[in-house]
Amino acid sequence: MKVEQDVLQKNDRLAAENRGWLRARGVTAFNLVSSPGSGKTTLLERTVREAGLPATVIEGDQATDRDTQRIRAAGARAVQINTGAGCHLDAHMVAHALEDLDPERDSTVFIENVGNLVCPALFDLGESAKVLVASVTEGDDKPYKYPHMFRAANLVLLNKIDLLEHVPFDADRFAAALREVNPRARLLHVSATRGDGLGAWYGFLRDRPTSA
Ligand SMILES: Nc1nc2c(ncn2[C@@H]2O[C@H](COP(=O)(O)OP(=O)(O)OP(=O)(O)O)[C@@H](O)[C@H]2O)c(=O)[nH]1
Ligand SMILES: [Mg+2]
Repeated sequence: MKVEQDVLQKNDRLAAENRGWLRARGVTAFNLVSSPGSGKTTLLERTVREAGLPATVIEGDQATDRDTQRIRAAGARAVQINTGAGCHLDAHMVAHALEDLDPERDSTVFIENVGNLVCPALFDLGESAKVLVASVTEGDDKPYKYPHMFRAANLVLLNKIDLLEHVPFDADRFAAALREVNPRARLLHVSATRGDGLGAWYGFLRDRPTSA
């Protein structure tokens, strides 16, 4: 549809500007996407405390600044974007948030997108990489059902693996589904609460991928 194409083209232009703005400062940005409640903020709280990276956070939610408060309590600067009825962040919102945030040179910016496995797939924000946080309570068939989001991801974190013994989730089936939909995505098993796999996640962050 014409209107939709115009919106996406405008977003892509602004995302390219964000990418240039970030590159000029040597800042690496990660766009965290997931369904609601898969553990994005819990992972970021822990990352802020433990990864040893200078980091700031842009929080996207329909309403409240609850996640921003959590990030600040963990020790990082954060700004909140409330999207109201909107189901995703766009490059224009992120451009304003970056100006507010004013991240220091060579630092890392985490952008926690609105919890939604559909809309954020279409909107480039200017990030270096998209990180999809899935969790074992969501079912092992999700890559088949939300292929756009899984295809757009550079890294998939399978979170809440501490709950594996309690839920009917087949980690091999999930890995096979992901490979079918997106053979290039890396997959790491993590538990943001218990700490499993977080060393590999911090290693990924330190490698600082530079292209989406
Ligand atoms: N058992 C277990 N629970 C977790 C883990 N990570 C997060 N949780 C719990 O999952 C719930 C949701 O976590 P959040 O970090 O708020 O999830 P979110 O993705 O930021 O949620 P939205 O911002 O609303 O999309 C909380 O009760 C967390 O304590 C984990 O690794 N294991
Ligand atoms: Mg959150």
